[in-house]
Amino acid sequence: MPIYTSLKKQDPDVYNALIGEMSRQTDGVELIASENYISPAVLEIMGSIFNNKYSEGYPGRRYYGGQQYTDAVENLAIERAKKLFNAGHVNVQPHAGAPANVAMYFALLNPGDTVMGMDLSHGGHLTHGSPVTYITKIFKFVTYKMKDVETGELDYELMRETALKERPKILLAGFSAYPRELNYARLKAIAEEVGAITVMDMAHIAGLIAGKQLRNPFDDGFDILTTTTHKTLRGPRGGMILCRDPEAGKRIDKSVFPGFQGGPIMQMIAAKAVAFGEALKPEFKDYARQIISNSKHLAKFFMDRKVKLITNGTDNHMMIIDCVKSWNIGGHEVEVVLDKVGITLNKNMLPDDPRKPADPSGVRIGTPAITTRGMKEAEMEKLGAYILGAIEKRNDEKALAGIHAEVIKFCRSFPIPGVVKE
Ligand code: DSN
Repeated sequence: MPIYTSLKKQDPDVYNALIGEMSRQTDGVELIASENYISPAVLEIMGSIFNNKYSEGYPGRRYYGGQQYTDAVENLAIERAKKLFNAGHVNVQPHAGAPANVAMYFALLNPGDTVMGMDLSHGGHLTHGSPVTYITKIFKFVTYKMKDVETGELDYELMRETALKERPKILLAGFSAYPRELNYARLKAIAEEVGAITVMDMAHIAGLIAGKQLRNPFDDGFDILTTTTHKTLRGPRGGMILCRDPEAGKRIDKSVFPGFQGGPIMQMIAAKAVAFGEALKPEFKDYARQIISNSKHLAKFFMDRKVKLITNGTDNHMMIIDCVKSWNIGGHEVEVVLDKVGITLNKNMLPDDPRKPADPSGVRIGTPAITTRGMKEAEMEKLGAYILGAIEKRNDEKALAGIHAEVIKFCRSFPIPGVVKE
Protein backbone atom coordinates (compact mmCIF):
# COMPACT_ATOMS: atom_id res chain seq x y z
CA MET A 1 0.00 0.00 0.00
CA PRO A 2 1.57 3.32 -0.99
CA ILE A 3 1.76 5.52 2.05
CA TYR A 4 3.59 8.67 3.07
CA THR A 5 4.09 9.28 -0.66
CA SER A 6 3.84 13.09 -0.35
CA LEU A 7 6.28 13.15 2.53
CA LYS A 8 8.71 10.87 0.72
CA LYS A 9 8.71 13.12 -2.33
CA GLN A 10 8.80 16.43 -0.52
CA ASP A 11 11.09 15.78 2.43
CA PRO A 12 13.27 12.68 2.14
CA ASP A 13 15.23 13.62 5.27
CA VAL A 14 12.21 13.45 7.54
CA TYR A 15 10.81 10.49 5.58
CA ASN A 16 14.03 8.53 6.12
CA ALA A 17 13.94 9.26 9.83
CA LEU A 18 10.35 7.96 9.93
CA ILE A 19 11.30 4.77 8.10
CA GLY A 20 14.24 4.32 10.47
CA GLU A 21 11.96 4.71 13.48
CA MET A 22 9.52 2.18 12.00
CA SER A 23 12.33 -0.37 11.74
CA ARG A 24 13.53 0.42 15.24
CA GLN A 25 10.04 -0.10 16.64
CA THR A 26 9.43 -3.26 14.59
CA ASP A 27 12.76 -4.92 15.34
CA GLY A 28 13.15 -3.87 18.97
CA VAL A 29 11.49 -4.69 22.27
CA GLU A 30 9.93 -1.68 23.97
CA LEU A 31 10.01 -2.00 27.73
CA ILE A 32 9.72 1.66 28.70
CA ALA A 33 6.79 1.51 31.11
CA SER A 34 5.19 4.72 29.83
CA GLU A 35 5.19 3.82 26.13
CA ASN A 36 2.69 2.00 23.96
CA TYR A 37 1.56 1.47 20.35
CA ILE A 38 -1.63 3.20 19.20
CA SER A 39 -4.12 1.56 16.88
CA PRO A 40 -4.29 2.38 13.14
CA ALA A 41 -7.58 4.26 13.75
CA VAL A 42 -6.02 6.49 16.42
CA LEU A 43 -3.01 7.05 14.17
CA GLU A 44 -5.23 8.03 11.23
CA ILE A 45 -7.21 10.66 13.11
CA MET A 46 -4.03 12.13 14.62
CA GLY A 47 -2.77 12.88 11.14
CA SER A 48 -6.04 14.47 10.05
CA ILE A 49 -7.25 17.93 9.07
CA PHE A 50 -8.63 18.54 12.56
CA ASN A 51 -5.13 19.96 12.92
CA ASN A 52 -6.22 22.97 10.87
CA LYS A 53 -8.88 24.27 13.24
CA TYR A 54 -8.61 26.80 16.06
CA SER A 55 -11.16 26.01 18.81
CA GLU A 56 -10.40 28.10 21.90
CA GLY A 57 -13.15 27.62 24.44
CA TYR A 58 -15.29 24.56 25.06
CA PRO A 59 -18.04 22.80 23.07
CA GLY A 60 -20.97 25.16 22.57
CA ARG A 61 -18.96 28.22 23.72
CA ARG A 62 -16.00 28.78 21.41
CA TYR A 63 -14.26 31.98 20.46
CA TYR A 64 -14.31 31.32 16.69
CA GLY A 65 -16.96 29.99 14.31
CA GLY A 66 -17.05 26.75 12.34
CA GLN A 67 -17.06 24.42 15.33
CA GLN A 68 -19.80 21.89 14.55
CA TYR A 69 -17.35 19.00 14.06
CA THR A 70 -14.77 20.00 16.67
CA ASP A 71 -17.61 20.25 19.19
CA ALA A 72 -18.80 16.80 18.14
CA VAL A 73 -15.41 15.12 18.68
CA GLU A 74 -14.63 16.95 21.92
CA ASN A 75 -18.06 15.98 23.30
CA LEU A 76 -17.45 12.37 22.28
CA ALA A 77 -14.07 12.37 24.05
CA ILE A 78 -15.63 13.88 27.19
CA GLU A 79 -18.61 11.52 27.31
CA ARG A 80 -16.48 8.43 26.70
CA ALA A 81 -13.94 9.45 29.35
CA LYS A 82 -16.78 10.06 31.83
CA LYS A 83 -18.06 6.56 31.20
CA LEU A 84 -14.61 4.97 31.39
CA PHE A 85 -13.74 6.48 34.76
CA ASN A 86 -17.18 7.20 36.22
CA ALA A 87 -16.38 10.92 36.31
CA GLY A 88 -18.75 13.84 36.79
CA HIS A 89 -16.72 16.23 34.65
CA VAL A 90 -13.82 15.82 32.22
CA ASN A 91 -11.48 18.29 30.55
CA VAL A 92 -9.76 16.67 27.56
CA GLN A 93 -7.77 19.71 26.45
CA PRO A 94 -4.46 19.47 28.39
CA HIS A 95 -1.66 19.05 25.88
CA ALA A 96 0.17 16.51 28.07
CA GLY A 97 0.45 15.22 31.64
CA ALA A 98 2.68 17.98 33.03
CA PRO A 99 0.40 20.79 31.76
CA ALA A 100 -2.59 18.89 33.18
CA ASN A 101 -0.96 18.86 36.60
CA VAL A 102 0.06 22.51 36.44
CA ALA A 103 -3.45 23.56 35.38
CA MET A 104 -4.86 21.44 38.23
CA TYR A 105 -2.57 23.16 40.79
CA PHE A 106 -3.55 26.63 39.59
CA ALA A 107 -7.24 25.67 39.67
CA LEU A 108 -7.12 24.50 43.28
CA LEU A 109 -4.38 26.51 45.00
CA ASN A 110 -3.26 30.03 45.79
CA PRO A 111 0.45 30.89 45.58
CA GLY A 112 2.22 29.65 48.71
CA ASP A 113 -0.25 26.81 49.35
CA THR A 114 1.11 23.37 50.12
CA VAL A 115 0.89 20.10 48.19
CA MET A 116 1.89 16.76 49.67
CA GLY A 117 3.09 14.26 47.04
CA MET A 118 5.30 11.21 46.68
CA ASP A 119 9.07 11.65 46.83
CA LEU A 120 10.62 11.42 43.36
CA SER A 121 13.13 8.70 44.24
CA HIS A 122 10.37 6.62 45.83
CA GLY A 123 8.42 6.70 42.57
CA GLY A 124 6.79 10.17 42.36
CA HIS A 125 6.93 12.42 39.32
CA LEU A 126 8.83 15.64 38.53
CA THR A 127 5.54 17.59 38.58
CA HIS A 128 4.81 16.35 42.11
CA GLY A 129 7.31 18.76 43.61
CA SER A 130 10.79 18.28 42.19
CA PRO A 131 12.82 21.46 42.82
CA VAL A 132 13.87 21.53 39.15
CA THR A 133 10.30 22.53 38.16
CA TYR A 134 9.08 26.15 38.22
CA ILE A 135 5.89 25.25 40.08
CA THR A 136 8.00 24.80 43.22
CA LYS A 137 8.70 28.55 43.08
CA ILE A 138 4.95 29.16 43.43
CA PHE A 139 3.64 26.36 45.65
CA LYS A 140 5.21 24.57 48.59
CA PHE A 141 5.69 20.82 48.23
CA VAL A 142 6.20 18.33 51.04
CA THR A 143 6.76 14.65 50.37
CA TYR A 144 5.94 11.23 51.67
CA LYS A 145 7.79 7.96 51.10
CA MET A 146 7.46 4.22 51.35
CA LYS A 147 7.70 2.91 54.89
CA ASP A 148 9.21 -0.32 53.69
CA VAL A 149 10.87 -0.70 50.28
CA GLU A 150 10.64 -4.47 50.68
CA THR A 151 6.82 -4.35 50.47
CA GLY A 152 6.19 -0.93 48.95
CA GLU A 153 3.79 0.02 51.71
CA LEU A 154 3.60 3.79 52.13
CA ASP A 155 4.38 5.36 55.48
CA TYR A 156 0.79 6.36 56.21
CA GLU A 157 1.50 7.22 59.88
CA LEU A 158 4.29 9.65 58.98
CA MET A 159 2.19 11.00 56.13
CA ARG A 160 -0.58 11.80 58.62
CA GLU A 161 1.87 13.50 60.99
CA THR A 162 3.29 15.59 58.12
CA ALA A 163 -0.22 16.46 56.95
CA LEU A 164 -1.26 17.61 60.42
CA LYS A 165 1.85 19.79 60.64
CA GLU A 166 1.97 21.16 57.07
CA ARG A 167 -1.82 21.38 56.38
CA PRO A 168 -1.54 20.64 52.62
CA LYS A 169 -4.36 21.91 50.40
CA ILE A 170 -3.81 18.95 48.06
CA LEU A 171 -2.93 15.41 48.99
CA LEU A 172 -1.49 14.09 45.76
CA ALA A 173 -1.26 10.38 45.02
CA GLY A 174 0.29 8.91 41.90
CA PHE A 175 3.65 7.92 40.55
CA SER A 176 5.80 7.15 37.56
CA ALA A 177 8.00 4.48 39.11
CA TYR A 178 6.11 2.60 41.81
CA PRO A 179 4.96 -0.98 41.24
CA ARG A 180 2.32 -1.35 43.96
CA GLU A 181 -1.35 -0.53 44.41
CA LEU A 182 -2.16 2.43 46.70
CA ASN A 183 -4.57 2.43 49.63
CA TYR A 184 -6.77 5.29 48.42
CA ALA A 185 -9.19 4.99 51.34
CA ARG A 186 -6.36 5.57 53.79
CA LEU A 187 -5.05 8.53 51.79
CA LYS A 188 -8.56 9.98 51.67
CA ALA A 189 -8.96 9.63 55.44
CA ILE A 190 -5.73 11.58 56.04
CA ALA A 191 -6.81 14.25 53.57
CA GLU A 192 -10.21 14.60 55.24
CA GLU A 193 -8.59 15.12 58.63
CA VAL A 194 -6.75 18.20 57.32
CA GLY A 195 -9.33 19.36 54.78
CA ALA A 196 -7.15 18.58 51.75
CA ILE A 197 -8.43 17.91 48.25
CA THR A 198 -7.49 14.43 47.04
CA VAL A 199 -5.88 14.19 43.60
CA MET A 200 -4.54 11.07 41.93
CA ASP A 201 -2.11 11.42 39.02
CA MET A 202 -3.06 8.10 37.42
CA ALA A 203 -1.05 8.64 34.21
CA HIS A 204 0.79 5.34 34.44
CA ILE A 205 -2.16 3.17 35.38
CA ALA A 206 -5.09 4.93 33.64
CA GLY A 207 -5.52 2.01 31.22
CA LEU A 208 -5.42 -0.49 34.07
CA ILE A 209 -8.14 1.45 35.90
CA ALA A 210 -10.19 1.91 32.71
CA GLY A 211 -9.77 -1.84 32.06
CA LYS A 212 -11.08 -2.54 35.59
CA GLN A 213 -7.93 -4.30 36.76
CA LEU A 214 -6.90 -1.71 39.37
CA ARG A 215 -9.06 0.32 41.75
CA ASN A 216 -10.62 3.55 40.59
CA PRO A 217 -9.67 6.23 43.18
CA PHE A 218 -13.11 7.85 42.68
CA ASP A 219 -14.58 4.73 44.34
CA ASP A 220 -12.69 5.66 47.52
CA GLY A 221 -13.85 9.27 47.41
CA PHE A 222 -10.95 10.91 45.56
CA ASP A 223 -11.89 14.32 44.16
CA ILE A 224 -9.77 14.67 41.04
CA LEU A 225 -7.79 12.46 38.65
CA THR A 226 -5.14 13.75 36.26
CA THR A 227 -3.59 11.64 33.55
CA THR A 228 -1.81 11.34 30.27
CA THR A 229 -3.70 9.49 27.57
CA HIS A 230 -0.81 7.70 25.85
CA LYS A 231 0.52 5.22 28.40
CA THR A 232 -1.51 2.16 29.44
CA LEU A 233 -4.62 3.97 28.14
CA ARG A 234 -3.10 3.55 24.65
CA GLY A 235 -4.30 6.80 23.13
CA PRO A 236 -2.65 9.80 21.52
CA ARG A 237 0.01 11.82 23.33
CA GLY A 238 -2.00 14.15 25.57
CA GLY A 239 -3.44 14.90 28.99
CA MET A 240 -6.81 15.00 30.76
CA ILE A 241 -8.32 16.10 34.09
CA LEU A 242 -11.35 14.34 35.60
CA CYS A 243 -13.49 15.47 38.53
CA ARG A 244 -15.92 13.43 40.61
CA ASP A 245 -18.08 16.49 41.29
CA PRO A 246 -19.29 18.30 38.15
CA GLU A 247 -19.15 21.65 40.01
CA ALA A 248 -15.38 21.33 40.58
CA GLY A 249 -15.00 21.08 36.82
CA LYS A 250 -15.73 24.78 36.39
CA ARG A 251 -12.50 25.79 38.15
CA ILE A 252 -10.53 23.18 36.21
CA ASP A 253 -11.92 24.33 32.86
CA LYS A 254 -11.07 27.98 33.56
CA SER A 255 -7.58 27.02 34.60
CA VAL A 256 -6.85 24.92 31.48
CA PHE A 257 -8.29 27.62 29.18
CA PRO A 258 -7.83 30.57 29.28
CA GLY A 259 -5.72 30.31 32.45
CA PHE A 260 -2.92 28.18 31.14
CA GLN A 261 -3.32 27.00 27.54
CA GLY A 262 -4.49 28.56 24.28
CA GLY A 263 -6.03 26.64 21.39
CA PRO A 264 -6.72 22.96 22.01
CA ILE A 265 -5.02 20.43 19.71
CA MET A 266 -8.16 19.17 18.02
CA GLN A 267 -6.68 16.24 16.11
CA MET A 268 -5.41 14.91 19.44
CA ILE A 269 -8.78 15.46 21.10
CA ALA A 270 -10.45 13.58 18.24
CA ALA A 271 -7.85 10.83 18.70
CA LYS A 272 -8.62 10.74 22.43
CA ALA A 273 -12.27 10.11 21.50
CA VAL A 274 -11.23 7.19 19.26
CA ALA A 275 -8.91 5.71 21.89
CA PHE A 276 -11.52 6.02 24.65
CA GLY A 277 -13.97 4.26 22.33
CA GLU A 278 -11.47 1.41 22.10
CA ALA A 279 -10.97 1.36 25.87
CA LEU A 280 -14.74 1.02 26.39
CA LYS A 281 -14.78 -2.25 24.43
CA PRO A 282 -14.79 -5.49 26.45
CA GLU A 283 -11.49 -6.61 24.87
CA PHE A 284 -9.69 -3.69 26.51
CA LYS A 285 -10.27 -5.41 29.87
CA ASP A 286 -8.47 -8.46 28.49
CA TYR A 287 -5.62 -6.23 27.36
CA ALA A 288 -5.32 -4.61 30.79
CA ARG A 289 -5.47 -8.01 32.50
CA GLN A 290 -2.73 -9.36 30.22
CA ILE A 291 -0.46 -6.35 30.88
CA ILE A 292 -0.50 -7.14 34.61
CA SER A 293 -0.19 -10.87 34.09
CA ASN A 294 2.84 -10.33 31.86
CA SER A 295 4.36 -7.93 34.37
CA LYS A 296 3.90 -10.34 37.29
CA HIS A 297 5.25 -13.22 35.21
CA LEU A 298 8.37 -11.33 34.16
CA ALA A 299 8.91 -10.12 37.73
CA LYS A 300 8.72 -13.70 39.01
CA PHE A 301 11.07 -14.89 36.26
CA PHE A 302 13.64 -12.35 37.44
CA MET A 303 13.15 -12.95 41.17
CA ASP A 304 13.47 -16.73 40.67
CA ARG A 305 16.90 -15.95 39.23
CA LYS A 306 18.02 -13.79 42.15
CA VAL A 307 17.35 -10.44 40.52
CA LYS A 308 16.46 -7.85 43.19
CA LEU A 309 13.20 -6.00 42.58
CA ILE A 310 12.15 -2.97 44.61
CA THR A 311 9.13 -4.05 46.73
CA ASN A 312 9.88 -7.65 45.69
CA GLY A 313 7.30 -7.76 42.93
CA THR A 314 4.58 -5.80 41.22
CA ASP A 315 0.83 -5.19 41.26
CA ASN A 316 0.76 -3.19 38.04
CA HIS A 317 2.48 -2.90 34.66
CA MET A 318 5.99 -2.14 35.88
CA MET A 319 8.88 -3.33 37.97
CA ILE A 320 11.99 -1.57 39.26
CA ILE A 321 15.21 -3.57 39.31
CA ASP A 322 18.04 -2.82 41.71
CA CYS A 323 20.96 -3.27 39.29
CA VAL A 324 23.64 -2.70 41.90
CA LYS A 325 22.34 -5.45 44.17
CA SER A 326 21.54 -7.75 41.24
CA TRP A 327 24.67 -7.39 39.10
CA ASN A 328 26.89 -4.84 40.80
CA ILE A 329 26.50 -2.36 37.92
CA GLY A 330 24.55 0.88 37.52
CA GLY A 331 21.28 1.43 35.66
CA HIS A 332 22.98 3.38 32.88
CA GLU A 333 25.21 0.45 31.97
CA VAL A 334 22.21 -1.90 31.86
CA GLU A 335 20.33 0.54 29.61
CA VAL A 336 23.30 0.79 27.22
CA VAL A 337 23.94 -2.97 27.09
CA LEU A 338 20.28 -3.74 26.39
CA ASP A 339 20.14 -1.06 23.69
CA LYS A 340 22.84 -3.03 21.91
CA VAL A 341 20.54 -6.05 21.67
CA GLY A 342 17.44 -4.08 20.66
CA ILE A 343 15.78 -3.97 24.08
CA THR A 344 14.79 -0.50 25.26
CA LEU A 345 14.20 0.42 28.89
CA ASN A 346 15.17 3.33 31.10
CA LYS A 347 17.56 3.81 33.98
CA ASN A 348 15.76 4.81 37.14
CA MET A 349 16.51 6.17 40.59
CA LEU A 350 15.87 3.81 43.48
CA PRO A 351 14.40 4.99 46.79
CA ASP A 352 16.92 7.40 48.41
CA ASP A 353 19.41 6.39 45.72
CA PRO A 354 22.99 7.37 46.64
CA ARG A 355 23.92 7.50 42.91
CA LYS A 356 23.29 10.38 40.49
CA PRO A 357 20.17 10.56 38.21
CA ALA A 358 22.41 10.17 35.11
CA ASP A 359 23.68 6.85 36.44
CA PRO A 360 21.28 5.66 39.12
CA SER A 361 21.15 2.25 40.77
CA GLY A 362 18.10 0.92 38.97
CA VAL A 363 16.17 0.37 35.78
CA ARG A 364 12.41 0.42 35.17
CA ILE A 365 10.66 -2.17 33.01
CA GLY A 366 7.05 -2.09 31.82
CA THR A 367 4.82 -4.43 29.81
CA PRO A 368 2.11 -2.24 28.14
CA ALA A 369 3.79 -1.99 24.72
CA ILE A 370 4.85 -5.63 24.40
CA THR A 371 1.35 -6.70 25.49
CA THR A 372 -0.16 -4.61 22.68
CA ARG A 373 2.05 -6.61 20.28
CA GLY A 374 0.39 -9.78 21.54
CA MET A 375 3.16 -11.11 23.75
CA LYS A 376 2.08 -13.34 26.61
CA GLU A 377 3.63 -15.25 29.52
CA ALA A 378 5.76 -17.55 27.33
CA GLU A 379 7.28 -14.52 25.61
CA MET A 380 8.06 -12.96 29.02
CA GLU A 381 10.34 -15.92 29.71
CA LYS A 382 12.11 -15.47 26.38
CA LEU A 383 12.52 -11.77 27.01
CA GLY A 384 13.75 -12.33 30.54
CA ALA A 385 16.33 -14.76 29.18
CA TYR A 386 17.51 -12.27 26.53
CA ILE A 387 17.88 -9.58 29.20
CA LEU A 388 19.80 -11.76 31.63
CA GLY A 389 21.90 -13.20 28.80
CA ALA A 390 22.88 -9.74 27.53
CA ILE A 391 23.80 -8.53 31.01
CA GLU A 392 25.86 -11.64 31.66
CA LYS A 393 27.71 -11.28 28.33
CA ARG A 394 27.92 -7.49 28.50
CA ASN A 395 31.64 -7.41 27.72
CA ASP A 396 31.40 -9.84 24.81
CA GLU A 397 30.41 -7.90 21.67
CA LYS A 398 30.08 -11.07 19.57
CA ALA A 399 27.70 -12.68 22.05
CA LEU A 400 25.68 -9.44 22.19
CA ALA A 401 25.43 -9.36 18.37
CA GLY A 402 24.12 -12.95 18.49
CA ILE A 403 21.45 -12.04 21.06
CA HIS A 404 20.51 -8.99 18.98
CA ALA A 405 19.93 -11.17 15.91
CA GLU A 406 17.67 -13.46 17.97
CA VAL A 407 15.75 -10.48 19.37
CA ILE A 408 15.07 -9.15 15.84
CA LYS A 409 13.76 -12.54 14.72
CA PHE A 410 11.60 -12.81 17.84
CA CYS A 411 10.17 -9.31 17.36
CA ARG A 412 9.18 -9.86 13.74
CA SER A 413 6.58 -12.42 14.84
CA PHE A 414 4.77 -9.65 16.76
CA PRO A 415 3.81 -6.87 14.31
CA ILE A 416 3.17 -3.36 15.50
CA PRO A 417 -0.12 -1.64 14.67
CA GLY A 418 0.43 1.29 12.32
CA VAL A 419 3.79 0.25 10.93
CA VAL A 420 3.67 -0.12 7.16
CA LYS A 421 6.15 -1.65 4.78
CA GLU A 422 6.82 -0.02 1.44
N1 DSN B 1 8.11 10.33 31.13
C1 DSN B 1 7.06 9.64 31.83
C2 DSN B 1 7.50 8.30 32.30
O1 DSN B 1 8.29 7.68 31.61
O2 DSN B 1 7.06 7.83 33.34
C3 DSN B 1 6.48 10.41 32.94
O3 DSN B 1 6.29 11.72 32.60
